[in-house]
Amino acid sequence: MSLLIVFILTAVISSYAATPKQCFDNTFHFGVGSSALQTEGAWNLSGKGESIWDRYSHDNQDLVFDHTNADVATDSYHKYKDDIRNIKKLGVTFYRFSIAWSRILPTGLIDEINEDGIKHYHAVIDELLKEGIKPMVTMYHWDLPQSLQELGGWTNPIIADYFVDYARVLLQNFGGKVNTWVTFNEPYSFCHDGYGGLYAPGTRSSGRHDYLCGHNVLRAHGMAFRMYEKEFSHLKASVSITLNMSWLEPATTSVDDQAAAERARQFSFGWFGHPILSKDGDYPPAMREAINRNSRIQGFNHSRLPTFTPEEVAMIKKSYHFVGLNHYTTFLVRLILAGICKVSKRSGIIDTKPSYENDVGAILRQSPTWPKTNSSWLKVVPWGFRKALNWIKNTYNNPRLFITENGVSYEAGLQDVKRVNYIEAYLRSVHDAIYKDGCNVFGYTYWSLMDNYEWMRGYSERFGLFEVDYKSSNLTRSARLSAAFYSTVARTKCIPDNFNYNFNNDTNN
Ligand code: PNW
Repeated sequence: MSLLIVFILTAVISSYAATPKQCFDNTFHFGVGSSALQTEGAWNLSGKGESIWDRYSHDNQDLVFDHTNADVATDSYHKYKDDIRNIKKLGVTFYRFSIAWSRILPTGLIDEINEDGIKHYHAVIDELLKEGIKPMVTMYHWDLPQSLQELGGWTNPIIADYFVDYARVLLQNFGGKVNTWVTFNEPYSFCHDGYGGLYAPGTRSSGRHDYLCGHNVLRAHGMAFRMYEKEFSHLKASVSITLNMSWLEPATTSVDDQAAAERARQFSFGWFGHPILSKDGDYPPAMREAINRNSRIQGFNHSRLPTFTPEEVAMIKKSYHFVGLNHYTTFLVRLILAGICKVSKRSGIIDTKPSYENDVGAILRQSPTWPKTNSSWLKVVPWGFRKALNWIKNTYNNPRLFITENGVSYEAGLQDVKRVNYIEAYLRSVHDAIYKDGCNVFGYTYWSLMDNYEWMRGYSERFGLFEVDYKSSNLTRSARLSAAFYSTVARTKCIPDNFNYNFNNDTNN
């Protein structure tokens, strides 16, 4: 008996001692991110044109949770030096931020270039470079110039040409200083939620306008990438696109739910991932089949999912140097019977309404046992990150991946132990994906540097490593405990086993 206890104890102790500290390669990059609309403010200053989010938040105050807008946001247009000082304090090697299209081209078109806008971003980039921080620039983080929306925005095919013109202006002006570019942030979000849901421009045409948007975004991305190759390859920059993927886990072991979960992955990440990353290119077959079939049943003469020409398929395929991935949470997926053939409870009539959700034929839920955060959609499920990374590895032949966003919202307060725990758990999951499973991940970006304008949730959801005091006249930023934690990770490239919760820095009280 006692021998058994000794044996068990030895096994436990040695397995503990044998657990190596989780460190990332020295070449692994750690950084922080933000976007223009969420932080800059100065919405109509120095020649900036109106964007769809300016218009939408001004006209639809009731739709924004706290009835706010991003007119001032964190005023980073003026306070960028303070922000960069904070980034420097973190000891990270890069900063991911976005350029506001309407600050560079107020009408969206290249006949009118706003020199103040160009000057502003030069100043930001120069300040970063002076501090030894590499800029990673997103060209489009949801803030379309309003005047292009008047033409139908992303549903009008001409927009792909306008985007390429804009991208060229950026490369001409900043290409010598910026060598990592992201064309689009999360087309799934701004197409599906913008044209099929509640985000700007608020078209609410799910299953129609969202597919048109996705189609033109894919064309615009491919065309911009080929334009870079043709005109700017001497810059030796990296050009990518950022796609989001929540992990979609089957709700049960049933064959139906397994199939529904895989279909839902193809409809979300695969919508953009398959055309760009897969061997064959074009939309995922599961998406093409479901939408063609449903469109036919609904009496359309054409599929609601547009078709690429063979030339477009070839142009879009492999249009990346690496893939940006945003990941936050996990959902459980269940089949909904026959998708579009839901019988309406009220009328008893078969509901054949065209919609993205009916095309997917699945419903998404989250487990009540998963820890909650301050965002209703965001539950803490670290193992989902590893599964998402492995799914991408297995589905697209292990592409080079850069995590462009991962983060969490909690209530205000500097002692954010919960955020520290989230980051630690998610980073361990990434570490396992790399070092146990062989996923090709080479960087991680915490979202966000500081609290900011969280779209429809206004200022009510805080994702920052730095807290912003919206009541103070100068929008004071203060480091949270998580800033100290993340700084330790970035500097040592290791996840600390016993993080010192008493760590204090100058702004943390
Ligand atoms: C991202 N989901 O959007 C955006 O890129 C950021 O601008 C935003 O601030 C951040 O996440 C936090 O919301 C997402 O439902 C929206 O899984 C929704 C999801 C993921 C990301």
